[in-house]
Amino acid sequence: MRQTGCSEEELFSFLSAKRREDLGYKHVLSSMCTPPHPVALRAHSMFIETNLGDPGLFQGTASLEKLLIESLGTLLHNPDAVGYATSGGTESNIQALRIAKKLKRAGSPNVIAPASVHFSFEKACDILGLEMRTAPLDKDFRVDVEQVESLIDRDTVALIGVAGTTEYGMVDPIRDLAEIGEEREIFVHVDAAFGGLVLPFLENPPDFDLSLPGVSSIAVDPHKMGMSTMPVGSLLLRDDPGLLESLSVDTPYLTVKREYTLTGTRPGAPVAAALAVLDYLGMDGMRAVVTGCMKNTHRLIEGMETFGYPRAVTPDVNVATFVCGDGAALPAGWHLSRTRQGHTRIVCMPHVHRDVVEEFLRDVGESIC
Ligand code: 0PR
Repeated sequence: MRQTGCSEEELFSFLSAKRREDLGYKHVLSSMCTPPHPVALRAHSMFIETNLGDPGLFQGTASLEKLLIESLGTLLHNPDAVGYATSGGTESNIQALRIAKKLKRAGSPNVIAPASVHFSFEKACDILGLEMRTAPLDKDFRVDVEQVESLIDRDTVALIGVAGTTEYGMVDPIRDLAEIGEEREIFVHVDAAFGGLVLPFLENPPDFDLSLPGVSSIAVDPHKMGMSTMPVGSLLLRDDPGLLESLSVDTPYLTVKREYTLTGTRPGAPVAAALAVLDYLGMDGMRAVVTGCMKNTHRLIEGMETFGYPRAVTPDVNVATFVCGDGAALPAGWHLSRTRQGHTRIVCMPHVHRDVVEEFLRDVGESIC
């Protein structure tokens, strides 16, 4: 740290220079984040100094968190769901597995996850001392339910399903997983961090949420397709307050006496922003955004196929993957990603407008010639 501070002008010219080193979103086709909706930015700045870690001091903000959970619970077919606003999918997944572990006494507890599961579960299992058993996928990159069943034993504390996989945008057969969970009394957690704010706005979505009685918990991230500011995710649990309470610790010197969240200090700003976007857009507005993203995904797939790059799979949500091969001449200047199986992957987030897709396809065409 400097002995004497610098001028504001010097400071901000340094910060601006650093900010210019970041990539603008326009050519980023690999991210599950997107620039926040203008109402999210406005709400975020109103609530910038709020801390949900001490909700008695910020009762208005805390009531917005309740409204957010109520809104997401209703969207996911359980208006009485309990939950809270997390820092994102990683925290939601850790907390869900913490609950599952507490609910069932097991000698050496294990969880069963699809091979497609996000790496946050690796962190969760490491922290919680859980064995992660990985079930293989079928040809469409969805978990093979028979394989899941064959991995279950009396120490299985949770089954995990993904609704909108990070790499291929697929929804696992959640109904089947939920039925197995119900029958064998195993906690079922659905990671809908990405798909949770896409699937409810599709024409005929697969079953994936709390409408299925066997689903115990679900993670949904407003800072992905919810166009909120970062960081905000959510963990929703079937309407049994005891589930969250099982994580509580005493907080003697706060305005509340117990706390079940993983983090202590929690920003209220992105929570207000998340609710602002959902309230401002409503079902119709969200449907319009999601419909646009899905149309762009399909246009991208069709365009890439005309250049001889076939889709790896037809996705359930707005993630497109292609068989491009190592020698493929993909255009420079675009930020793409690759799946573990070597497929080229593009996420059609709200900032990937139709003209961006067309510009990318033009560049692909030119790089082939
Ligand atoms: N579950 C799923 C299905 C996810 O896709 C992700 C993140 C998580 C959980 C974890 O969420 P948090 O990162 O909010 O804790 N998926 C992307 C990934 O890790 C996130 C991402 C975002 C990646 C922006 C790149 C990027 O530029 O791949």
